[in-house]
Amino acid sequence: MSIVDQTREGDILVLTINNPPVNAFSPGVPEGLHAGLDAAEGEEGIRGVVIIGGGRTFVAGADIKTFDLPREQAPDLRGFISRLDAFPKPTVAAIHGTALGGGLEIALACNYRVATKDAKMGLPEVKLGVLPGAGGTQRLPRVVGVEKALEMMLSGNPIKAMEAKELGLVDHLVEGDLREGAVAFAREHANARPLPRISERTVEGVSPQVFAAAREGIKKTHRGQLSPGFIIDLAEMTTTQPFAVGWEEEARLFMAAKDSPQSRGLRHIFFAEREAGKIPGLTKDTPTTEIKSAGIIGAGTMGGGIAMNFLNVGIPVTIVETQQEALDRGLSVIRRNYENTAKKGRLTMEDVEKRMALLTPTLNMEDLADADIIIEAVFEDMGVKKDIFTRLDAIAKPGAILATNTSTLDVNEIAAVTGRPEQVIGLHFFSPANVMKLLEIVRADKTSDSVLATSMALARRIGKVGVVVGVCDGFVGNRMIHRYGDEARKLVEEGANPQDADAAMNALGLPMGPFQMSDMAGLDVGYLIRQHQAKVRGAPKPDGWLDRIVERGRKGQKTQAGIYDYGEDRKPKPNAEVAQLIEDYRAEKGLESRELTQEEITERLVYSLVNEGAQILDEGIAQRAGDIDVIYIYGYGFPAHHGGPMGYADEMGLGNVVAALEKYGQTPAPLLKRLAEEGGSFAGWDKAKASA
Ligand code: 3H9
Repeated sequence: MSIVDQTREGDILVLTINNPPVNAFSPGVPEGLHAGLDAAEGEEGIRGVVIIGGGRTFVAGADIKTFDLPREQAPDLRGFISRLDAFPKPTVAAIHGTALGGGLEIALACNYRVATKDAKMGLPEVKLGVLPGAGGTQRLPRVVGVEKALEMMLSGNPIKAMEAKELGLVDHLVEGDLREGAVAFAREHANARPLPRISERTVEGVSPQVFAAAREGIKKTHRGQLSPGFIIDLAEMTTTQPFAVGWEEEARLFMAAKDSPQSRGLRHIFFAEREAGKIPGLTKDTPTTEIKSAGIIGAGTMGGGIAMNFLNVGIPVTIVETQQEALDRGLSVIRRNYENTAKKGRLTMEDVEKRMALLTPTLNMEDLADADIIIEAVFEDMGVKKDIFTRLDAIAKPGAILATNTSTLDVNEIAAVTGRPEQVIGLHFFSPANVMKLLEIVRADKTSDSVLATSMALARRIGKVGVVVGVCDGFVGNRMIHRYGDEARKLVEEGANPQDADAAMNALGLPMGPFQMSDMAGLDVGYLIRQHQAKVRGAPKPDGWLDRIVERGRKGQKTQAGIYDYGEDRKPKPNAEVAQLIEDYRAEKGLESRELTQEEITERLVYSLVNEGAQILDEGIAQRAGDIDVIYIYGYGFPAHHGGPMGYADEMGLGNVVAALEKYGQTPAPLLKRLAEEGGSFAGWDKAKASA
């Protein structure tokens, strides 16, 4: 089998691309396809060509791994597509699996497209910070119309073959064998002349309002990003310019987008997300158990949110509380959440009832005896957790996974109260647990490989991105966020307003800055932790400016007043009393106020994350820098187009990060310092570690 197989089916030549796993347009593929076209052109008996993917899919796009190659070494997709478009004999793309990006662009340059009913097609380039760069921006609007094309190119989401057929993107849906169907279709159209070419079509009657609305829309959906604007400009060109002009402009803008830090950031995240699923030392055949039922202890906000993840994919859940009232409340919150989704049209009431029917409420922990996995989601108190795990050890069936949703406590200590620590793991969901995509999977010292592999598979099944972390206070995400919170408080002590710190992070693309986030989480949470820790250490009662705010009853969004005031619209508004309190605090402590630039604020906040991240890596709590980035994107809203905090640091240059930390009086973590001295990067460190 070669990378592109040529097979004669009578008068039709079938070119099968064999480039697993996803038939990306990698080096070798264009050569094979050109050879196929040469053969078809040179042989009179061949009256048509079918292009099909071997294995599980049609072409899933350009090979993203080749994006950083010098132009002359990168596979020339545009060159191939130009030839295909002008090819003198009928060409048919036979699509199964996913025709994405450059894959769909190949199909669009064929004269015809046939597909299986379950195929999907789309132009997801925007998710990589680029744009369809091989004719997609010019051809798709000419087929499905400008509005639909904009929707597809700006969301990056694929459509199903049925819809594609209705839109005229697919000419024929094949029942049965795709290859046979495509060959028959090619034969039927072997004499069609002139050959239908999308590049020759025109787009008419589009209101300029469509483009204005799209430009307005991306301010919300793709804040600060480059490529969505380019996509709109190029789509607009289909209404004003001939194909050839748009085609050239597309090449220019594609290169500009591809070479931007944003695209580097998004591509880093694409691979980091896939890498996060791989656990060193665990092979593909590590045994996993199928999770058919779940038990959840605690029907509060967290427990309820976790339960919904299971119900959504049809896994029955038994949920336990100690009081009937709390149980009823928990159930009614779950129901209300589902009903709200139904009101928005994303679920039917029948779905709501189906999901609720999978939920069994109980006050009796013994009812968890048959559950395949039990997740404890009660408040953060080691004593309570130990008591629950001691009881679970007696109740749970052999082989059941016993998980804790702790966000800070020592999972080893919890595991040690059971007679089966190998079955114990941390599953740290992020609030709201039914929405946030991140799941920190906390591997304790004795957690078995099988429990770990099952947890990773479970994460995928319930639509989460699972990232394995080690045991330490706060694991990865919260441990880093504590350092960031400390730095934010210090910035205010030195003269910044809370809104300056938040504005700097909003400008970077984070939906919430440190203080907006604290108000949302509840200021009393951190307050109680600080009070508790001081008491344990025998230290004096903490009395920072933030503590004083809480002591005035301002606990954050839940009391409509925290660092900010909140009205009906839940938008934070600065409060004069808080501003005065901060000023008094600085005066009382003899702190001198100075002007802090947005640059300093941004550097100090982001680099505090990076510095702690480097320490976490050095300690082996995170396996890779890319894992930390995935955690920050899915758990804390760090913008993916900046590549996560560690990717951002790489982009800035680690030498510059170290210099900035030192300038601000912080000590760079040893690993960060070492990498900076060697001229290295976190991504390079990941690679070296993976190949070691
Ligand atoms: C483009 O086409 C630009 C053009 O417009 C213009 C050019 C001039 N390249 O996701 P999975 C790897 S931009 C290289 O786990 P799934 C992936 O890293 C491209 N590698 O499987 C992984 O490797 P590993 C537009 C790729 O079944 C393995 O394949 N296209 C590519 O869950 C399996 O991937 C896209 O953006 C690639 N294009 O999902 C499509 N794609 O095993 C991006 C995948 O070493 N791809 N890999 O970890 C996807 O959305 C999903 O991979 C797909 C399969 C839906 C195809």
